[in-house]
Amino acid sequence: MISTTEVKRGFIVHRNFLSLDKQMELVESIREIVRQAPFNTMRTPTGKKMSVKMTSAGNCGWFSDQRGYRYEPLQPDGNLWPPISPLVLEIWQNLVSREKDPDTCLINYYEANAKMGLHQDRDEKDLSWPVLSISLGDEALFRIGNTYRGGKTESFWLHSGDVVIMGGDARLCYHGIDRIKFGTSNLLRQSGRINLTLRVVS
Ligand code: MD6
Ligand code: FE
Repeated sequence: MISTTEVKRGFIVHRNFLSLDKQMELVESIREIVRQAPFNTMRTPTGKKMSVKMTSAGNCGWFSDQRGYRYEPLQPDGNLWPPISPLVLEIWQNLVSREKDPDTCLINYYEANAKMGLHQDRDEKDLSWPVLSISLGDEALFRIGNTYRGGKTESFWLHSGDVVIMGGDARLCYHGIDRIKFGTSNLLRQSGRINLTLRVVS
């Protein structure tokens, strides 16, 4: 059964939003994207290797290296990013907007020890659009704090098939993934976790 919780103002978790069939179709569509746009290991602007592997679909792709965080119109090899899967667009259209599609779908891949430090999503020009996030595969401990660094945080587990919307007052909240529970899902052949985030960039 789907259950919807507003964890904090503007941050909504739709638990079990996606059926197992839908999750499996999504994984197939991600395999096709990764064939055209392989995962990258990014570096933070300070030169640290990120443990989460990343690629993108859409008009542009999120990128990070010593020159900073940004959206790039092309892959590192010069090719266009593959298109966002219609299955993913359908979820956006049902939960966010039928007027405007997202520009980009960031694909994050977590192996056993991967994590993502607390960060804000603020590389987009237009911050009035929410970020929609889809969890697939192993369970992950999500932490959300405040619009400033520090202060109280809340943590909860995200499961395969959960969909999160981060908008309104929560759009600029710090958040991250403390850890995953490796092997808790059979969805992915090699275990681990995939997270998709959809964004309007400009
Ligand atoms: C993740 N998610 O779940 C990382 N950002 O792997 C995010 O960084 C995120 O889930 C903005 C909105 C929702 C998210
Ligand atoms: Fe984020």
